[in-house]
Amino acid sequence: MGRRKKRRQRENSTEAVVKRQRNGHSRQTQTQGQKEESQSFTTPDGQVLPAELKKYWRSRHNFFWRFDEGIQIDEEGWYSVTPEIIAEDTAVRIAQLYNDRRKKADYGRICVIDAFCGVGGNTIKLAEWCEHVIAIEIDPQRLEMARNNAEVYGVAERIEFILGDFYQLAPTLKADVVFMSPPWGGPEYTGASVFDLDSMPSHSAQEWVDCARSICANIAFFMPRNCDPLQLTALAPDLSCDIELNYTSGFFKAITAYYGDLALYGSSDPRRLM
Ligand code: MGP
Ligand code: SAH
Repeated sequence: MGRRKKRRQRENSTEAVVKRQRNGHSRQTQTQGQKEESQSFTTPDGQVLPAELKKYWRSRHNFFWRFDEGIQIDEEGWYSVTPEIIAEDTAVRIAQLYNDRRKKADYGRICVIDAFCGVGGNTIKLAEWCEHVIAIEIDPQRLEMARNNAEVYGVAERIEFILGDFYQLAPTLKADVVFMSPPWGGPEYTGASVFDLDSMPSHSAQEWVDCARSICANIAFFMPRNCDPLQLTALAPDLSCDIELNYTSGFFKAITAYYGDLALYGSSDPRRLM
């Protein structure tokens, strides 16, 4: 008997059909309602989310430890928000820019642009550590979520929220530091062994870095963990660059490239403004 015929016989045997039905895998018996249910899940507060976001929802307190106090996150927000511990490390490092250790009063007295604020994961931490944050977001609903979330953390008054396209707004902005965490093209970014810096939606990594440089030379660029560090360094070959690998609970999550004077400072300073 041919292999294919044998397999068809096995698949159609009563035992196999019963097993498939017991596991809920029988196509004929699955109703439309059941199908929709397996493609989505409902959170305890009634939000219906696609099933593939469940792993992010389970980590909700790693994204915002105050999640239960009214934090709002939409679909793109769930898979893009920076884990709080990483956002805090980045903010601490940025706050140390121009920190003269003899003049403690200058600590964090800088203006930082969060060019892609999303639901505010980085914006909130930057506002906890730095005097003034300009948060830019192209999506109006997500900008409002970021504002709400900053209020939950009590830092909204230090943040100027701007609805718009960072690429177009850049020539009108002034700041000491630009932090960028642009969209990488969805969670599928891990599909390639090395992330292609030209593959991001709307603008390449080089265009974003050049855009940020039109404001200042101190840039922090939050990028996929499968980026080639040498390629990130080459985006600003005339500036100092330090590549930081970002981990949470032992898992490698992303890479932050620091350019300019930011490349010269390490993180971990215990002082913060909030
Ligand atoms: P991930 O790979 O989707 O999650 O993103 P995880 O938990 O590592 O999944 P795993 O199953 O591969 O292990 C890792 C982190 O990268 C997320 O927590 C976000 O902080 C960040 N991130 C992911 N995406 C798709 C984006 C994005 O498009 N833009 C930005 N700025 N950050 C992203
Ligand atoms: N760091 C954020 C996540 C950023 S995800 C956090 O921790 O919450 C990237 C965000 O950039 C998305 O919300 C997307 O809407 C926004 N965005 C995309 N293109 C933009 C542009 N040209 N200007 C400003 N924001 C943009």
